[in-house]
Amino acid sequence: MQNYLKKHLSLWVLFVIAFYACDGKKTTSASDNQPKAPVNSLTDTPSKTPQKPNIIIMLADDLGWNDVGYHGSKIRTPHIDKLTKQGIELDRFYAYFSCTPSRVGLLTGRYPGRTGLSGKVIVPNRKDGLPPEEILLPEILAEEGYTKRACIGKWHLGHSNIKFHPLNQGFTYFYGHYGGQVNYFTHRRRQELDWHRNYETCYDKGYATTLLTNEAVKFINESSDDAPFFLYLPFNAPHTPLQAEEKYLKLYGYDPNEPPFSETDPSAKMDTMPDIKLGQGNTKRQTYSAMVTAMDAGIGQILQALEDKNIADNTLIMFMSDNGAYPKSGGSNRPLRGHKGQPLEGGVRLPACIRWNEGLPQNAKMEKFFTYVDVLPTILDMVGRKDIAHQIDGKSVYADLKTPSTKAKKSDEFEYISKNSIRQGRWKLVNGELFDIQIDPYEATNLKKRKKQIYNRLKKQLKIAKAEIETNKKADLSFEIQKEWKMPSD
Ligand SMILES: [Ca+2]
Repeated sequence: MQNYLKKHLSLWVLFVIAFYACDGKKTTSASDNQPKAPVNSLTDTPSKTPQKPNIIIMLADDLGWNDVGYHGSKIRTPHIDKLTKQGIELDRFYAYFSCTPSRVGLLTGRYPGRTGLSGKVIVPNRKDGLPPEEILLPEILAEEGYTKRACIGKWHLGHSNIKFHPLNQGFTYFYGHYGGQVNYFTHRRRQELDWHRNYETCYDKGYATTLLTNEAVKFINESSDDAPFFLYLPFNAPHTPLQAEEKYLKLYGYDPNEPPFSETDPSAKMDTMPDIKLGQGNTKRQTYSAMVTAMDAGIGQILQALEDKNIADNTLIMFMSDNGAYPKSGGSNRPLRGHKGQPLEGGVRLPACIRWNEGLPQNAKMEKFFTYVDVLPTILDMVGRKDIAHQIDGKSVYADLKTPSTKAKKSDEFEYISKNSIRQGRWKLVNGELFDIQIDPYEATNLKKRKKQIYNRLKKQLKIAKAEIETNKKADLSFEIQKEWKMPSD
């Protein structure tokens, strides 16, 4: 994280002035930055400028620590396990504890509190969205020659106005759903169809994870040899509603003659009844497991598509969850403490990996910290972009990724986790308790009294950071979703 706490207020003010003086964010358009044509030559010298890597970010939704095979889970995730083993296992990858804020940090490199999108997620009737002034990763990648930039999956960054649409936030293609918790079979939420291709309603039939996978494979197959692509693939799996296809349920002992589990979550009932019963297994864990394995199968198809096109080695792939699992919805974060919606480790420490055969070590594990706001600067560093002209909170961890096995240096840098939690190196203050997560990753021993000085220091830092970061609280305005989740243009 940048030393944002040390910055003077005057610098911040200067930044704000400079930022708005730039006529919003659109300083450069994709068309201004066509990739350089490869240099052809008849000599033996290299005929092509090495191309920047294709970039794929695959995001799982509410996948917990104990929900991947390589962590010892009973859930089968052979493709995620293989990808993790081939690349670098990110053992200390952290994000926010819920969907919308986590996506904000991932795509902007900034803490969600700066954008007014900390805490709550964007529910169907919430008017907020990620402000168009924010600069998203695809917008900067456009300047780096990434002409095709797809978002395939769950958006969840605003749908009350067309200005929040992914096509107005740096992406050149969108396929999927605007809100969360969409029905996997009917693609409805609050009885309205939430499935789209670009701005148009899409009537594709099929299981959501399968449709997103097919679309991602198609995007890869149709990619050009002349320019690298960016694919952001936020699966809605394994988020509720718990719905799976029978072939995957059967892997986990599903018996169609036995009754389905009973849904006790009132919000799930309200949003998706009466079609919520589609695809329910005998238990929640069974259904959730089947959903994870279906997503894993999709990831396998995507990795195969890269192999078939012979671009696997120069494609940078990240896989991670957006937040921890919610045990009442079938997931598990064991042995970590806490769950989705909490700043405890179970809510924020996530399964994650990165693989880039041509640019990063393979078969490695990194125990150094890597947080969601670091993703943007790290990727930009890897594609050779050095200057980021606006304020971000993350920092590049590219150098760490090149030497993943070396021990982390002692660091005094802070990670702002939420309004109730902050971390400095190994020390984590959360909900008034202090833990040394290096030796106590399960947050079992509160050191508040034994390490009074450290506790006080973090408490003070949390107060300062909170005042600086949580600056854009907005009124909780609501609106009514339109027919087929159409985004109004006024
Ligand atoms: Ca989530």
